[in-house]
Amino acid sequence: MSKPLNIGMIGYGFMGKAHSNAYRRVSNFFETEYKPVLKAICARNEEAAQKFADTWGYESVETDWRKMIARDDIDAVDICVPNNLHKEIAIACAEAGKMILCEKPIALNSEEGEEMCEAVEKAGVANMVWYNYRRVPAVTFAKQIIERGDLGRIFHYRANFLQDWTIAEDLPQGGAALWRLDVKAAGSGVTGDLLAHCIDTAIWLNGSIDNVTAMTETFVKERMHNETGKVEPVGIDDACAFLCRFGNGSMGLFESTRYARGHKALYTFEINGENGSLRWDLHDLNRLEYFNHGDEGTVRGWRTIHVTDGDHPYLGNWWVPGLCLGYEHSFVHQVADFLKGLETGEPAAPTFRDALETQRVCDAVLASAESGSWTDVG
Ligand code: 4PW
Repeated sequence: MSKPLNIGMIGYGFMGKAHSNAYRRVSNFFETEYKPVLKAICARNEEAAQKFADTWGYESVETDWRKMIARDDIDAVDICVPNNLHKEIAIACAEAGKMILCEKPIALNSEEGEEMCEAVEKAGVANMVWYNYRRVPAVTFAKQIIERGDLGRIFHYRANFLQDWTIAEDLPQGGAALWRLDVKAAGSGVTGDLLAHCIDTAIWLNGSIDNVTAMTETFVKERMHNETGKVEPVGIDDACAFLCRFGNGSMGLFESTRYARGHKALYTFEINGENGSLRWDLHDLNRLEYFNHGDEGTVRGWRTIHVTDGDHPYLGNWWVPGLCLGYEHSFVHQVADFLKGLETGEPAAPTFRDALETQRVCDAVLASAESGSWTDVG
């Protein structure tokens, strides 16, 4: 007998679509006791919210998030709004006894993140942050290979997240689609938006990060602000690079920018160990490249594993071997794991606490870029 899990979503942008799609698809492909029901969508613009509700099948529309979270027929709230609103909404949801699925990064900074963790832990409500790339099957499979110990001692971890969509100097900051450029709404630029994904995956695959040294750059110093209509200073980092030391003794090298002309969402990582290496690329997300030093010498080389077999993570739930999955499936997998967590009592990661660790690294990166010194992760 399945149990409904009534979802109330706040915000309806690009991520709102990705999450709604996941809620709608999950029960078609994964057997879980709880089944998401799209109960309410909440946004200030009623007409736009109604259009979203009609497109995605939400049963009702709210224009005040406080009203929505007070409703008895909402079990879980999905926070899909700019980062500066996460804390207030999440704490109110926890106090109202609602489960929370929050967009990344958890908050503007780790102080806010800590308050959010305390609130959900005090209330004892299920919570998760949408670091979806862990659930790309090839990335989850990399985790399994590393956990088996196949790579041996790890020496290096390197990751990039490269985009090019903010190069135009006349692109404004602030408002609906462009809040990511407004430091008041986003908290930071590529560090919180893109490197946070790389850091989440890195900590998951390679363990904690002890200290960092970073540099950031803001290439376009002023942009028109959509809300004030005035040209205002740009407070976000357009690009960021950092070195770090992991707790396991390995070295890390990370780079992210929105000024890498030609790259739209090139997320790559590589990990090098004593006995082997792995590398992955979001533009070819079904493949995992693996070098196994244990292979016989004459045939030793990088092999490409097409992660589409029924025995690979999540794949048995989808099509027949060889057929590919895409970006959107990572969100379906994340919902499936969240629902499984409710069933088993074993919370699905990353929880708010896990995401706070990523936030602490982001904070240390920004502090180091400011001071020019090596900085411990707090
Ligand atoms: O979370 C990230 C976004 O803010 C995404 O994973 C990619 O970069 C796509 O949009 C931005």
